[in-house]
Amino acid sequence: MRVFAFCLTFANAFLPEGMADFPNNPDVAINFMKTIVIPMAKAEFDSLDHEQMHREMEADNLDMRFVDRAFDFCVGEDRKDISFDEDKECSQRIVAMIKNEVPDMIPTETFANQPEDEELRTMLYKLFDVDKDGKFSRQESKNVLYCYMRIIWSKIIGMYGIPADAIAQLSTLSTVIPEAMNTDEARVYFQEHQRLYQKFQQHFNQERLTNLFQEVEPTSRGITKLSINLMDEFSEFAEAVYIGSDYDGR
Ligand SMILES: [Ca+2]
Repeated sequence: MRVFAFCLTFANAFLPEGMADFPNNPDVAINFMKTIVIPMAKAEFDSLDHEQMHREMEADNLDMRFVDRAFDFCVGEDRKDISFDEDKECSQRIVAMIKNEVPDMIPTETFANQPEDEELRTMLYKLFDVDKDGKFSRQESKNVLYCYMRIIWSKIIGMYGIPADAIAQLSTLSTVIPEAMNTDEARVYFQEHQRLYQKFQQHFNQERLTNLFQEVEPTSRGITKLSINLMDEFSEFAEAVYIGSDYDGR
């Protein structure tokens, strides 16, 4: 699922005009993935300068903790790799936990939809299993995810550009998010989920948000770095919410 959700983002980067509602049309989406997105993704990946990608990944200090957290959660801290079946089983477990925790009004259907099509699942797994050993290792997952994120952002920026004020707008999020969370609307929205609300306020304080959103470089490398830092933050938040020592099952 985590692979599938990632590829849906990838699909959007390649999406032709007029197909914007394709997530609502599963057959079209699956066919589009198989015939267009996956072959293009593979070709883009193969043409990358992987040594340069890895140098930049290291230079940006991207240790991609969200990948380790996923592995720790799914197969335990001692394991260096995960089989395709384990990934599938764990993905279903994560979706069930999330659906149980988030407010009903947050639509989880898109996130929860899994590829029922086994051929598509196999194609996606092959795309990410670059050393073809039939499983994903931690480092392999990090390297491959990083490269595909660079490809996605490069495509999106190439198609749409980056609006002139986008970076300035991003930096305002460090104040806009805490303000939004302190409104009466937010309190009402989360009233049935007080613990989630409190955790969110504790975790996403202004200092952390400032570190995240300041001085984002307007390139595929800069936006990839921001995306990974965001996923690290959200995985830490999710860990605190779902498997924190005081998790009470509600
Ligand atoms: Ca592998």
